[in-house]
Amino acid sequence: MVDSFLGKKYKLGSSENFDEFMKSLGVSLVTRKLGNAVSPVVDLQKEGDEYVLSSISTFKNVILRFKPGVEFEQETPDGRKVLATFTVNGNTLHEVQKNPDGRETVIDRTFSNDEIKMVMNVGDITATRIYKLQG
Ligand code: ACD
Repeated sequence: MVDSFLGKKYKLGSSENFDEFMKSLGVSLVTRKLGNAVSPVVDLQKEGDEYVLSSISTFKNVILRFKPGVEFEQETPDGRKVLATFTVNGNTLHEVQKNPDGRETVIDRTFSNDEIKMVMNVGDITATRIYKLQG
């Protein structure tokens, strides 16, 4: 269960195909450069039945508050408004974002003691980002 990993901090260690992923979503060159340059620190907290997923970086701080299965409006780091739903599947946080253009972005974050493996899909593009436990 993801709850075993509450309060742990993970920092981006590697990133594959993220530029292609952002391009596919129409993210501008300037924002892509910033997005590629930063190594955010991520942590998951829980307040009552609500999860709080924070991603902190010099480019943007993104704090997402959600209840599993409940759709909410989210602003992505590049400023798009999407409707997002998170579900918890064992050690994986499964997120589906509905984009204004009708496409879906699917993000799986699988937690373990030493890392979070983040796999992101839109259309036929997949990006993988590995966050390492901060020691
Ligand atoms: C991460 C990246 C999460 C990004 C997921 C969906 C947004 C789609 C495109 C990103 C647009 C710009 C990227 C800019 C910054 C990336 C890091 C921001 C962290 C707050 O969580 O690893």
